[in-house]
Amino acid sequence: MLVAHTAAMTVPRFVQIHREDSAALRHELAQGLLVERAMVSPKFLYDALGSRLFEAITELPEYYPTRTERAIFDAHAAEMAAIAGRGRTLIDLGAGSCEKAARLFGALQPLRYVAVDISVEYLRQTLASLQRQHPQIEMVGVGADFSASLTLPPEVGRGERLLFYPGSSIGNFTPDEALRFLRQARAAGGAGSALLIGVDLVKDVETLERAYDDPLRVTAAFNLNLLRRLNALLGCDARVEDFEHVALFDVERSRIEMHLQARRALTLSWPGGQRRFAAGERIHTENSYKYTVEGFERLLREAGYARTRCWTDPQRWFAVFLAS
Ligand code: AVJ
Repeated sequence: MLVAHTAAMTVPRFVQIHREDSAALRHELAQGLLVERAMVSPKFLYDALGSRLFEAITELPEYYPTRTERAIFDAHAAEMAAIAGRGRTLIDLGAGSCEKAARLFGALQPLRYVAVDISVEYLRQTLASLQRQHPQIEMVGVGADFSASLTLPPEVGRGERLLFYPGSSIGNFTPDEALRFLRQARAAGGAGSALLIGVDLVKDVETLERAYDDPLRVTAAFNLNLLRRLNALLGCDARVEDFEHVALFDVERSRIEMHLQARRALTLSWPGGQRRFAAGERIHTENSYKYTVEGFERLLREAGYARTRCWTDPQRWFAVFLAS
């Protein structure tokens, strides 16, 4: 009995909130393909394979955000913890491999760690081994898509909250959506809570575009994997060979756009619908907005965060903000 009890203590709990049904996902995908400028939400990039491809992207020398952000955390974690407070409930939004949060456990000493990710299966794998390494931290895995709205389940508990949103995932939102998300984060945190967030900064176009169009073509595979998801979820007949990965920085909008571009004229068909593509026509798959430090500080203030601190790398390529 004692053995069983001890084992139960070190096994993370998992909850799934408002999983979208397959009919709703099919509807969303079909709607996106039928508008004039076809689009597929970037949330579909992260199935089991897509999540692994993204992990591979973070290892690429051209993809600077992950390692630059890691260097900022390594250099300033103690100072961040001193301001944010230790012993909090650390809520990791889009946890993925949970690696970034785990590196901060020493400095932040959270009592509870809540990992939220759209891919709950991936979380099951990563959180179980992390729990074994840190049996003193209570761990909860939450499967949720917070891209539409951020609601946290009661399993998060009542402790003071530190919301963690690293990796510049906020860049997937338009600035308007980002503002709404930051307001929701402030509300979800409650009184005395804080937000620790990583934001990619504007820089020269060449550096930006190489980060999203690497010569090893891992990002191309990550983007093209969406076609396999279209086929699996919608019953579509897309051929990966018929599309090309395109990533371009739009200076005016301050965003990287990823597209899948038809290599020839073709028709995509699925049960109940079809869409013709001319050669060169594109499916828009992702936006990744880049901010200035001042621009993002303004956004935080507009969202109602009164106090903000910011740390950057020497090149000012990436920024980490702590807002409360
Ligand atoms: C996970 C959304 C932060 O925008 O840089 C990486 C996703 N897309 N390479 C990003 C991504 C192409 C990434 N985010």
